[in-house]
Amino acid sequence: MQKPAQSVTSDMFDGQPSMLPEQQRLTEGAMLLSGFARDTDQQLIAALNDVIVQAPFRHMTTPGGFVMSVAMTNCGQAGWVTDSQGYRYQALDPQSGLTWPAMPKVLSDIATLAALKAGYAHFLPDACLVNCYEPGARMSLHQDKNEQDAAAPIVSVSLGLPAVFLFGSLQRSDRPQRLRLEHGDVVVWGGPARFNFHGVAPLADGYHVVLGRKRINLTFRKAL
Ligand code: MD3
Ligand code: FE
Repeated sequence: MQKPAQSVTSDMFDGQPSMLPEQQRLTEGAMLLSGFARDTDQQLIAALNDVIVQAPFRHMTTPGGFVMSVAMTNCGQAGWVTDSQGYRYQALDPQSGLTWPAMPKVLSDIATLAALKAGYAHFLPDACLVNCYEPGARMSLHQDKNEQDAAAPIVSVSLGLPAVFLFGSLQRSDRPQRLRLEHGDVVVWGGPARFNFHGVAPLADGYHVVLGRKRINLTFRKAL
């Protein structure tokens, strides 16, 4: 029997993901690398599981007294923390008093490679913030301003359930653009986009074959 005409387009792309736009400039300095981490997902998740055993996910409380809906942990030399004192990077996990787990090479490698592909050579992250979203979790519009090296880009890897990422301009009041980020998508933010406002819309419920009912985002930075 003949195939319905509808399947022609997907047949064209079957087995040829190179036909799809895998690199997309979002704004000056920001590059979406669609599916860049998809082939490495199992290695990334295995490495993450080691990290999470040593430094479990926790919901931090902001200086304003709000418990974050996103659960977090870190690996690398420096970890991002918030508490009644503010927001900062520190070498010790406040929950254990120990240093954060070392950043697994498979994690730093994908960040370095993605940055290179986006035009930032020699990106060596010293901090990896691991954000865990369950349905309903969100991150309100903010700027990342706690890092020492403003010239270094930030690399973000999305795993699990898709999310709507909001990215604005340098002014909070500008209406942000919405971007769907899926399992394996990587975004590199640098240059003029480095201090743009951004956030994540409340995670819609769903089930992902690899991660189940959650989304994990890895954010690689040069914090020190
Ligand atoms: C755009 N996390 O942890 S980082 C964060 O999906 C954070 O959990 C997002 O924002 C998340 O601070 C993804 C994406 C990101 C990071 C820095 C940016 C986007 C950016 C800086 C400027 C513009
Ligand atoms: Fe951020």
